[in-house]
Amino acid sequence: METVNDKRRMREIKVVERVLSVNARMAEQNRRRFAEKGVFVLNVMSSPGSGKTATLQKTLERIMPEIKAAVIVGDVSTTHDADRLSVTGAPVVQVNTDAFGGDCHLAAHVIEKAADEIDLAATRLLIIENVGNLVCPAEFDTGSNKNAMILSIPEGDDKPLKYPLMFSVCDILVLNKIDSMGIFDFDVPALERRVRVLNPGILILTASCKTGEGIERWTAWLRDEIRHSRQQ
Ligand SMILES: Nc1nc2c(ncn2[C@@H]2O[C@H](COP(=O)(O)OP(=O)(O)OP(=O)(O)O)[C@@H](O)[C@H]2O)c(=O)[nH]1
Ligand SMILES: [Mg+2]
Repeated sequence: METVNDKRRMREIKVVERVLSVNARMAEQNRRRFAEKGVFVLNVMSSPGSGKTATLQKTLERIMPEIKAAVIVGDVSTTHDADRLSVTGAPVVQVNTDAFGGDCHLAAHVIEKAADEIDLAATRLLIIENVGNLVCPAEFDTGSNKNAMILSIPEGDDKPLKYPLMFSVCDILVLNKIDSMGIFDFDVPALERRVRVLNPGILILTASCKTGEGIERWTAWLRDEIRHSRQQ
């Protein structure tokens, strides 16, 4: 027999499906808009504090001004990350999601509005620093060309088991804070095995924003992807 709870649950599932399908349509519109302007879009996701902003600071220092880059950065509140990234000279748009219910991700319609603040004709690379969270950002397509994930050593090697979707939707995984390896019991081969079950094609790099290890390989990957997108 169907209970009141079953009915409520069905209604909730339908609402979530509708929200995701509206987002998927909006994301496709974003993708077309960015492609028309010749803008390559990279969506960077991770837990809070894994090192998204630190990685992007290092990245922008290395690739600008040769590659004209802009950033959309999402946080529930504050302009801390925008302030840190603006130092690189890149135009930065900060989105505070507490203005619209404290969303734990950047939805495609939010990216559309934020992109209005950027001179897309003068931009080759648009980087999205998503809100720190391993669940919702994986569900909401932004319209990016590539998705990158940063996992830091202190978070542990079991994260692909707990948050499989995030590891499935990313093209590259940067294993950051490798300098802290001696402090934590982190099994890199086990992590790689768990990730490859979900996503056999993903590229996995190790890095440290503290020592600079691995940052050149990461920026080389990014340069290749931008070059490749131009040829297509
Ligand atoms: N030891 C070490 N610390 C790092 C490394 N990368 C980042 N950190 C530190 O980790 C902390 C969080 O880094 P952020 O770059 O702010 O992380 P985030 O992912 O942008 O955080 P949110 O935007 O809040 O989700 C800062 O204190 C950084 O200095 C690293 O490779 N090694
Ligand atoms: Mg940040």
